[in-house]
Amino acid sequence: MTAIRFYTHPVSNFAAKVEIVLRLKRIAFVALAPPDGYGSPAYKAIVPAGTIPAIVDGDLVLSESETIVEYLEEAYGEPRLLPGDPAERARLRLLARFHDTRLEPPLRALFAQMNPFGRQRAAVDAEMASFRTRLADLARMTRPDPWLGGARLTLADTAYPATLHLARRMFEILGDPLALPPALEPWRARLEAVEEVAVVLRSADEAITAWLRSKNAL
Ligand SMILES: N[C@@H](CCC(=O)N[C@@H](CS)C(=O)NCC(=O)O)C(=O)O
Repeated sequence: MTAIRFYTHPVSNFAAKVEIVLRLKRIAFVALAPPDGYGSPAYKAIVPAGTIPAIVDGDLVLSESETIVEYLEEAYGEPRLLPGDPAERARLRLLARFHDTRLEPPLRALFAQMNPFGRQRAAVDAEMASFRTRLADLARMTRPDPWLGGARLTLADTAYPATLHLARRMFEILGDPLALPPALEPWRARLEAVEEVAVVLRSADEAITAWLRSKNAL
């Protein structure tokens, strides 16, 4: 079987989610930068949506991180990252989608505010408050014990480490360091100690520093 082609960028938290799943499931992959950058005609000729992350697995071209990780879960073997019980799978999918649709958007809205020149303080404060509210919502939805969905690390966990890491770096620069709800902090630390997560976060951290420098934020 040939290695999956994985289109990625080291700052992308959505790409980090996919890379963590590839590594946890020991799936062979080759990481590639999108030709001419994401959204370019050259990249769209391969991945029509033009977004990062994407994979090419034989004839199959997939974008959208949730679609990709669910495909990897169904097409590849151990370790299983979703249980068999439909209600339990649904509960874990809810926690995974909560990341993409509720927690991540206010952080993404802050990307445009990282350059100190032209930063709009009211908008920054509103998005940071929204991110904190959504973390509190997550803490009400589940109590990690030890993982978000219970005894085993699952797809529900995999999007969060890169987003929480990126948020920590960004909030510090924006002058209001991020403290997680107490019920979530041990889970965050536990996730960062997983080798497959740590390796992805290490390369993300270097790329985040370069990105922040390019925005005159450091
Ligand atoms: N819903 C998408 C979001 C991915 C996303 O926003 N990727 C960014 C990079 S982090 C991107 O490709 N932006 C380019 C664009 O939107 O054209 C997913 O889960 O994969």
